[in-house]
Amino acid sequence: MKQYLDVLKNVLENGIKKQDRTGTGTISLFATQARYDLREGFPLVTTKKVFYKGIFHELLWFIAGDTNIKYLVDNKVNIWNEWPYEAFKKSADFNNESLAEFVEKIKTNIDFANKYGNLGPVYGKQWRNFNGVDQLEWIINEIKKNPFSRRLIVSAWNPTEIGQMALPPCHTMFQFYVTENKNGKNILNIQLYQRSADLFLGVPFNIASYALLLFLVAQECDLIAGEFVHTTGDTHIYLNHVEQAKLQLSRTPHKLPKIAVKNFTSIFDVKFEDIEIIDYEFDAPIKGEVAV
Ligand code: DHF
Ligand code: TMP
Repeated sequence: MKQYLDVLKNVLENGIKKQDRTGTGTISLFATQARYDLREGFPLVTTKKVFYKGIFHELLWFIAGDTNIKYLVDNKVNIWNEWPYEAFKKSADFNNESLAEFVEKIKTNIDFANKYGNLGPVYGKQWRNFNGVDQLEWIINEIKKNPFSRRLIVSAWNPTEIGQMALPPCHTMFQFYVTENKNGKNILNIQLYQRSADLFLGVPFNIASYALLLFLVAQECDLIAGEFVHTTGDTHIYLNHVEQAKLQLSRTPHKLPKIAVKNFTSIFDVKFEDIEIIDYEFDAPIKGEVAV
Protein backbone atom coordinates (compact mmCIF):
# COMPACT_ATOMS: atom_id res chain seq x y z
CA MET A 1 0.00 0.00 0.00
CA LYS A 2 2.77 2.37 -0.90
CA GLN A 3 0.26 4.33 -3.01
CA TYR A 4 -1.82 5.19 0.08
CA LEU A 5 1.26 6.16 2.07
CA ASP A 6 2.41 8.36 -0.83
CA VAL A 7 -0.84 10.33 -0.72
CA LEU A 8 -0.58 10.63 3.08
CA LYS A 9 2.99 11.93 2.73
CA ASN A 10 2.05 14.31 -0.07
CA VAL A 11 -0.73 15.91 2.01
CA LEU A 12 1.44 16.11 5.15
CA GLU A 13 4.24 17.79 3.19
CA ASN A 14 2.32 19.93 0.73
CA GLY A 15 -1.12 20.36 2.28
CA ILE A 16 -2.33 23.76 3.39
CA LYS A 17 -4.11 24.48 6.66
CA LYS A 18 -7.82 24.73 6.04
CA GLN A 19 -10.77 25.25 8.37
CA ASP A 20 -13.62 22.80 7.99
CA ARG A 21 -17.29 22.23 8.78
CA THR A 22 -16.58 20.20 11.95
CA GLY A 23 -14.36 22.89 13.48
CA THR A 24 -11.46 20.43 13.87
CA GLY A 25 -9.18 21.96 11.24
CA THR A 26 -7.31 20.06 8.53
CA ILE A 27 -4.31 20.13 6.26
CA SER A 28 -5.70 19.76 2.82
CA LEU A 29 -4.69 19.33 -0.80
CA PHE A 30 -7.01 19.48 -3.79
CA ALA A 31 -7.17 16.52 -6.16
CA THR A 32 -4.97 13.46 -5.76
CA GLN A 33 -5.04 10.10 -7.49
CA ALA A 34 -3.82 6.63 -6.56
CA ARG A 35 -4.08 3.36 -8.50
CA TYR A 36 -4.42 -0.08 -6.94
CA ASP A 37 -4.16 -3.19 -9.10
CA LEU A 38 -6.15 -6.05 -7.62
CA ARG A 39 -4.01 -8.56 -9.48
CA GLU A 40 -1.23 -7.55 -7.08
CA GLY A 41 -3.35 -8.28 -4.00
CA PHE A 42 -6.28 -6.84 -2.12
CA PRO A 43 -5.61 -3.18 -1.15
CA LEU A 44 -6.18 -3.29 2.58
CA VAL A 45 -3.90 -0.89 4.48
CA THR A 46 -1.27 -2.88 6.38
CA THR A 47 0.50 -0.12 8.34
CA LYS A 48 -2.29 -0.22 10.93
CA LYS A 49 -4.92 -2.84 11.72
CA VAL A 50 -8.02 -2.07 9.65
CA PHE A 51 -11.48 -3.20 10.74
CA TYR A 52 -12.21 -4.98 7.46
CA LYS A 53 -15.31 -6.75 8.78
CA GLY A 54 -16.90 -3.32 9.15
CA ILE A 55 -15.98 -2.49 5.56
CA PHE A 56 -17.52 -5.72 4.22
CA HIS A 57 -20.73 -5.28 6.19
CA GLU A 58 -21.00 -1.67 5.06
CA LEU A 59 -20.65 -2.62 1.38
CA LEU A 60 -23.27 -5.40 1.66
CA TRP A 61 -25.52 -2.85 3.37
CA PHE A 62 -25.08 -0.45 0.41
CA ILE A 63 -25.75 -3.25 -2.09
CA ALA A 64 -28.92 -4.21 -0.21
CA GLY A 65 -30.14 -0.62 -0.57
CA ASP A 66 -30.29 -0.24 3.21
CA THR A 67 -29.77 3.16 4.88
CA ASN A 68 -30.67 2.32 8.47
CA ILE A 69 -27.78 1.80 10.90
CA LYS A 70 -29.69 -1.07 12.56
CA TYR A 71 -28.11 -3.70 10.28
CA LEU A 72 -24.66 -2.29 11.05
CA VAL A 73 -25.07 -2.06 14.84
CA ASP A 74 -26.64 -5.53 14.94
CA ASN A 75 -23.39 -6.71 13.34
CA LYS A 76 -21.18 -4.71 15.74
CA VAL A 77 -20.24 -2.11 13.14
CA ASN A 78 -20.34 1.26 14.83
CA ILE A 79 -18.91 3.54 12.15
CA TRP A 80 -22.14 5.38 11.29
CA ASN A 81 -23.66 5.89 14.78
CA GLU A 82 -22.68 9.50 15.41
CA TRP A 83 -24.75 10.95 12.55
CA PRO A 84 -28.25 9.65 13.42
CA TYR A 85 -27.40 10.35 17.07
CA GLU A 86 -26.85 14.02 16.20
CA ALA A 87 -30.34 14.10 14.63
CA PHE A 88 -31.86 12.31 17.64
CA LYS A 89 -30.31 14.87 20.00
CA LYS A 90 -32.30 17.58 18.23
CA SER A 91 -35.60 15.66 18.51
CA ALA A 92 -38.39 15.99 21.09
CA ASP A 93 -37.78 12.38 22.26
CA PHE A 94 -34.21 13.11 23.38
CA ASN A 95 -33.78 12.56 27.10
CA ASN A 96 -30.05 13.05 27.52
CA GLU A 97 -29.25 9.52 26.38
CA SER A 98 -25.56 8.90 25.72
CA LEU A 99 -24.37 7.62 22.33
CA ALA A 100 -24.04 4.11 23.84
CA GLU A 101 -27.63 4.25 25.18
CA PHE A 102 -28.86 5.47 21.80
CA VAL A 103 -27.16 2.53 20.06
CA GLU A 104 -28.59 0.07 22.58
CA LYS A 105 -32.10 1.38 21.82
CA ILE A 106 -31.48 0.97 18.08
CA LYS A 107 -30.55 -2.66 18.75
CA THR A 108 -33.45 -3.54 21.01
CA ASN A 109 -36.37 -1.39 19.89
CA ILE A 110 -37.41 -1.77 16.26
CA ASP A 111 -39.81 1.19 16.31
CA PHE A 112 -37.07 3.38 17.69
CA ALA A 113 -34.64 2.07 15.04
CA ASN A 114 -37.13 2.80 12.27
CA LYS A 115 -37.68 6.30 13.58
CA TYR A 116 -34.12 7.33 14.49
CA GLY A 117 -31.72 4.88 12.83
CA ASN A 118 -32.10 6.13 9.31
CA LEU A 119 -29.43 8.23 7.65
CA GLY A 120 -31.81 9.44 4.96
CA PRO A 121 -31.46 8.63 1.24
CA VAL A 122 -27.68 7.98 1.35
CA TYR A 123 -25.58 5.52 -0.71
CA GLY A 124 -27.78 2.41 -0.57
CA LYS A 125 -30.86 4.37 -1.53
CA GLN A 126 -29.18 6.14 -4.46
CA TRP A 127 -27.46 3.01 -5.78
CA ARG A 128 -30.70 1.04 -5.83
CA ASN A 129 -33.32 3.76 -6.29
CA PHE A 130 -32.14 7.09 -7.68
CA ASN A 131 -35.46 8.76 -8.44
CA GLY A 132 -36.78 5.31 -9.42
CA VAL A 133 -33.64 3.97 -11.16
CA ASP A 134 -31.85 0.86 -9.84
CA GLN A 135 -28.38 1.99 -10.89
CA LEU A 136 -26.58 -1.10 -9.60
CA GLU A 137 -28.81 -3.56 -11.43
CA TRP A 138 -28.62 -1.38 -14.54
CA ILE A 139 -24.84 -1.14 -14.57
CA ILE A 140 -24.33 -4.87 -14.11
CA ASN A 141 -26.61 -5.63 -17.06
CA GLU A 142 -24.92 -2.92 -19.09
CA ILE A 143 -21.39 -4.26 -18.40
CA LYS A 144 -22.60 -7.70 -19.52
CA LYS A 145 -24.33 -6.42 -22.67
CA ASN A 146 -22.13 -3.49 -23.62
CA PRO A 147 -18.78 -3.84 -21.84
CA PHE A 148 -16.98 -1.20 -23.91
CA SER A 149 -19.54 1.49 -23.18
CA ARG A 150 -18.16 4.84 -21.98
CA ARG A 151 -21.27 5.46 -19.94
CA LEU A 152 -20.82 2.90 -17.16
CA ILE A 153 -21.54 5.35 -14.34
CA VAL A 154 -23.26 5.22 -10.97
CA SER A 155 -23.89 8.42 -9.04
CA ALA A 156 -24.74 8.73 -5.36
CA TRP A 157 -24.85 12.52 -5.66
CA ASN A 158 -28.54 13.28 -6.04
CA PRO A 159 -29.10 17.03 -5.67
CA THR A 160 -32.85 16.51 -5.29
CA GLU A 161 -32.27 14.55 -2.04
CA ILE A 162 -29.05 15.97 -0.55
CA GLY A 163 -31.06 17.99 1.96
CA GLN A 164 -32.58 14.84 3.50
CA MET A 165 -29.24 13.07 4.05
CA ALA A 166 -27.44 12.90 7.42
CA LEU A 167 -24.20 13.44 5.45
CA PRO A 168 -24.03 14.19 1.73
CA PRO A 169 -22.16 11.37 -0.05
CA CYS A 170 -18.36 11.53 0.09
CA HIS A 171 -17.83 8.80 -2.49
CA THR A 172 -20.01 10.43 -5.08
CA MET A 173 -19.57 8.71 -8.44
CA PHE A 174 -17.91 5.68 -9.98
CA GLN A 175 -17.25 4.48 -13.49
CA PHE A 176 -16.36 1.05 -14.85
CA TYR A 177 -14.02 0.48 -17.80
CA VAL A 178 -13.40 -2.85 -19.52
CA THR A 179 -10.00 -3.56 -21.09
CA GLU A 180 -9.83 -6.17 -23.81
CA ASN A 181 -7.52 -9.10 -23.07
CA LYS A 182 -6.52 -11.23 -26.04
CA ASN A 183 -5.11 -13.95 -23.76
CA GLY A 184 -8.17 -14.62 -21.63
CA LYS A 185 -11.06 -12.95 -19.89
CA ASN A 186 -11.40 -9.20 -20.26
CA ILE A 187 -10.40 -6.96 -17.39
CA LEU A 188 -12.75 -4.79 -15.35
CA ASN A 189 -11.49 -1.53 -13.85
CA ILE A 190 -13.20 1.07 -11.69
CA GLN A 191 -12.58 4.72 -10.91
CA LEU A 192 -14.12 6.46 -7.92
CA TYR A 193 -14.53 10.19 -7.57
CA GLN A 194 -14.54 11.01 -3.87
CA ARG A 195 -15.33 14.68 -3.22
CA SER A 196 -14.04 14.71 0.37
CA ALA A 197 -11.47 12.34 1.81
CA ASP A 198 -10.52 11.90 5.48
CA LEU A 199 -7.18 10.30 4.72
CA PHE A 200 -6.48 8.74 8.09
CA LEU A 201 -9.92 7.30 9.02
CA GLY A 202 -12.26 7.16 6.04
CA VAL A 203 -9.92 6.47 3.13
CA PRO A 204 -8.60 3.01 4.18
CA PHE A 205 -12.28 2.00 4.37
CA ASN A 206 -13.11 3.57 1.01
CA ILE A 207 -10.20 1.88 -0.80
CA ALA A 208 -11.05 -1.60 0.49
CA SER A 209 -14.77 -1.05 -0.07
CA TYR A 210 -14.39 -0.13 -3.76
CA ALA A 211 -11.82 -2.86 -4.27
CA LEU A 212 -14.36 -5.37 -2.97
CA LEU A 213 -17.09 -3.82 -5.14
CA LEU A 214 -14.81 -4.22 -8.17
CA PHE A 215 -14.07 -7.82 -7.19
CA LEU A 216 -17.77 -8.66 -6.82
CA VAL A 217 -18.90 -6.96 -10.04
CA ALA A 218 -16.04 -8.69 -11.91
CA GLN A 219 -17.17 -12.03 -10.50
CA GLU A 220 -20.77 -11.29 -11.46
CA CYS A 221 -19.81 -10.29 -15.03
CA ASP A 222 -17.22 -13.07 -15.51
CA LEU A 223 -14.34 -10.59 -15.85
CA ILE A 224 -10.97 -10.24 -14.14
CA ALA A 225 -10.75 -7.56 -11.43
CA GLY A 226 -8.10 -5.07 -12.59
CA GLU A 227 -7.40 -1.56 -11.36
CA PHE A 228 -9.14 0.59 -8.79
CA VAL A 229 -8.36 4.24 -9.51
CA HIS A 230 -9.05 6.45 -6.52
CA THR A 231 -9.48 10.14 -7.34
CA THR A 232 -10.13 12.47 -4.42
CA GLY A 233 -11.20 16.12 -4.30
CA ASP A 234 -10.65 17.77 -0.90
CA THR A 235 -7.99 15.40 0.38
CA HIS A 236 -7.32 16.12 4.03
CA ILE A 237 -5.71 15.05 7.27
CA TYR A 238 -7.49 16.33 10.37
CA LEU A 239 -5.15 18.20 12.71
CA ASN A 240 -5.86 15.64 15.45
CA HIS A 241 -4.68 12.83 13.12
CA VAL A 242 -1.31 14.29 12.18
CA GLU A 243 0.68 12.30 14.75
CA GLN A 244 -1.11 9.10 13.77
CA ALA A 245 -0.34 9.76 10.10
CA LYS A 246 3.35 10.30 10.87
CA LEU A 247 3.46 7.09 12.89
CA GLN A 248 2.02 5.22 9.94
CA LEU A 249 4.59 6.72 7.61
CA SER A 250 7.35 5.44 9.89
CA ARG A 251 6.15 1.86 9.29
CA THR A 252 6.99 -0.43 6.37
CA PRO A 253 4.04 -1.83 4.44
CA HIS A 254 3.51 -5.62 4.51
CA LYS A 255 2.67 -7.65 1.47
CA LEU A 256 -1.01 -7.42 0.56
CA PRO A 257 -3.62 -10.00 1.52
CA LYS A 258 -5.89 -11.79 -0.95
CA ILE A 259 -9.66 -11.83 -1.16
CA ALA A 260 -12.00 -14.70 -1.98
CA VAL A 261 -15.77 -15.09 -2.01
CA LYS A 262 -17.12 -18.59 -1.48
CA ASN A 263 -20.36 -19.95 -2.97
CA PHE A 264 -20.76 -16.96 -5.29
CA THR A 265 -24.07 -16.98 -7.14
CA SER A 266 -24.91 -13.29 -7.59
CA ILE A 267 -23.66 -9.96 -6.27
CA PHE A 268 -27.09 -9.49 -4.72
CA ASP A 269 -26.82 -12.69 -2.67
CA VAL A 270 -23.31 -12.47 -1.21
CA LYS A 271 -23.23 -13.44 2.45
CA PHE A 272 -20.83 -11.78 4.84
CA GLU A 273 -19.59 -15.17 6.07
CA ASP A 274 -18.54 -16.09 2.54
CA ILE A 275 -16.12 -13.17 2.13
CA GLU A 276 -12.66 -14.30 3.07
CA ILE A 277 -9.54 -12.26 3.57
CA ILE A 278 -6.43 -14.38 3.28
CA ASP A 279 -3.00 -13.73 4.84
CA TYR A 280 -3.67 -10.24 6.19
CA GLU A 281 -0.48 -9.03 7.88
CA PHE A 282 -0.83 -5.74 9.73
CA ASP A 283 0.80 -3.47 12.29
CA ALA A 284 -0.71 -2.38 15.60
CA PRO A 285 -4.01 -0.45 15.51
CA ILE A 286 -3.82 3.36 15.67
CA LYS A 287 -6.73 5.22 17.20
CA GLY A 288 -8.06 8.52 15.93
CA GLU A 289 -11.16 10.51 16.78
CA VAL A 290 -13.77 10.93 14.06
CA ALA A 291 -14.84 14.51 13.32
CA VAL A 292 -18.64 14.76 13.37
N1 DHF B 1 -16.73 11.65 9.01
C1 DHF B 1 -15.41 11.95 9.03
N2 DHF B 1 -14.99 13.09 9.57
N3 DHF B 1 -14.48 11.09 8.58
C2 DHF B 1 -14.85 9.89 8.08
O1 DHF B 1 -13.98 9.11 7.63
C3 DHF B 1 -16.23 9.54 8.04
N4 DHF B 1 -16.62 8.33 7.58
C4 DHF B 1 -17.86 7.95 7.69
C5 DHF B 1 -18.91 8.87 8.11
N5 DHF B 1 -18.46 10.16 8.50
C6 DHF B 1 -17.15 10.46 8.53
C7 DHF B 1 -18.23 6.53 7.38
N6 DHF B 1 -17.06 5.67 7.41
C8 DHF B 1 -14.67 5.16 10.79
C9 DHF B 1 -14.30 4.61 9.56
C10 DHF B 1 -15.11 4.78 8.45
C11 DHF B 1 -16.27 5.53 8.55
C12 DHF B 1 -16.61 6.09 9.79
C13 DHF B 1 -15.81 5.92 10.90
C14 DHF B 1 -13.85 4.94 12.03
O2 DHF B 1 -14.10 5.53 13.05
N7 DHF B 1 -12.86 4.07 11.99
C15 DHF B 1 -12.00 3.76 13.12
C16 DHF B 1 -12.66 2.78 14.05
C17 DHF B 1 -13.13 1.52 13.41
C18 DHF B 1 -13.75 0.57 14.41
O3 DHF B 1 -14.93 0.74 14.75
O4 DHF B 1 -13.03 -0.35 14.85
C19 DHF B 1 -10.68 3.23 12.59
O5 DHF B 1 -9.71 3.23 13.38
O6 DHF B 1 -10.62 2.81 11.44
P1 TMP C 1 -17.96 16.92 4.65
O1 TMP C 1 -19.34 16.50 4.26
O2 TMP C 1 -17.93 18.26 5.31
O3 TMP C 1 -16.97 16.81 3.53
O4 TMP C 1 -17.47 15.91 5.79
C1 TMP C 1 -17.36 14.54 5.57
C2 TMP C 1 -16.11 14.00 6.22
O5 TMP C 1 -16.16 12.58 6.18
C3 TMP C 1 -14.84 14.36 5.49
O6 TMP C 1 -13.77 14.44 6.43
C4 TMP C 1 -14.60 13.15 4.58
C5 TMP C 1 -15.07 12.03 5.46
N1 TMP C 1 -15.52 10.78 4.80
C6 TMP C 1 -14.61 9.98 4.14
O7 TMP C 1 -13.42 10.29 4.04
N2 TMP C 1 -15.06 8.82 3.60
C7 TMP C 1 -16.34 8.41 3.70
O8 TMP C 1 -16.69 7.34 3.19
C8 TMP C 1 -17.28 9.24 4.37
C9 TMP C 1 -18.70 8.84 4.48
C10 TMP C 1 -16.82 10.40 4.90
